[in-house]
Amino acid sequence: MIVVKLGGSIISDKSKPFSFRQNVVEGIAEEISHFYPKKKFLLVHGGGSYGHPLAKKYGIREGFAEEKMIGFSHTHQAMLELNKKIVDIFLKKNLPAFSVSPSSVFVIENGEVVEGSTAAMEALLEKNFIPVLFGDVAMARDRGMDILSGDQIISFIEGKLEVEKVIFLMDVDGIYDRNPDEKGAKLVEMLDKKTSVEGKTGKFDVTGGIKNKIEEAMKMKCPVYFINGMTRGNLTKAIEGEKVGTYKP
Ligand code: IP8
Repeated sequence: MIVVKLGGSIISDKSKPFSFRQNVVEGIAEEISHFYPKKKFLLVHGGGSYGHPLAKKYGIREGFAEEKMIGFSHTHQAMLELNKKIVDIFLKKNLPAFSVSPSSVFVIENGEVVEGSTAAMEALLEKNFIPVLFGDVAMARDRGMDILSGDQIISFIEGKLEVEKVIFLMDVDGIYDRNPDEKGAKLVEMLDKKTSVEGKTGKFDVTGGIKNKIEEAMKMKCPVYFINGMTRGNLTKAIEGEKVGTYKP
């Protein structure tokens, strides 16, 4: 099974609350349609301009408080709205995407999944559905409530299920040795334990941005790709195992 992370910065314009890039998601669905059902897919999308502004507004990462309960639900509902837009695009292409709410199946601690069942996902995959999960709010053992990043979901799934590769779709060409906006920033083609990267933590992200992604990728046993998801054809290359973006063997 191939896990694809649709980064929040490609499916939405993070500078505009509740913006959605329909054409980008249509392009991704189109590329996946050329491999399905020969290959199985599980998708995870980020919070983008739906989840992050609300998570910040309601202070979800700071933990449970009675007055935050409505905000907790609102943040989840915003993610369901974004998830519906994505699933609908796949269904229109006749790809059997199926929404799975992470907050209904996972309990977390310190931002990581510590309890949860993958049984439904495995059964869906077995029948060739395409489960679509997303960064979500979650009940947390330590803080009562918290945010569960899509990147942590992927680590958990990679540790439990048979994953061929993980492909992170981002709005830059891969991982850079420093902030890609800085002059002289170089793309890191191969990521290994020795690679030092100054992980940029976007001000916008409540879940740690690129630094979190790299740390999670390093924990995974399977190959990981970091590629530009706005460039058509990149996803196809990564699925076929061609050289593109940043690769972690
Ligand atoms: O964008 C965050 O998920 P991520 C989800 O995958 C929310 O880190 C609700 C902010």
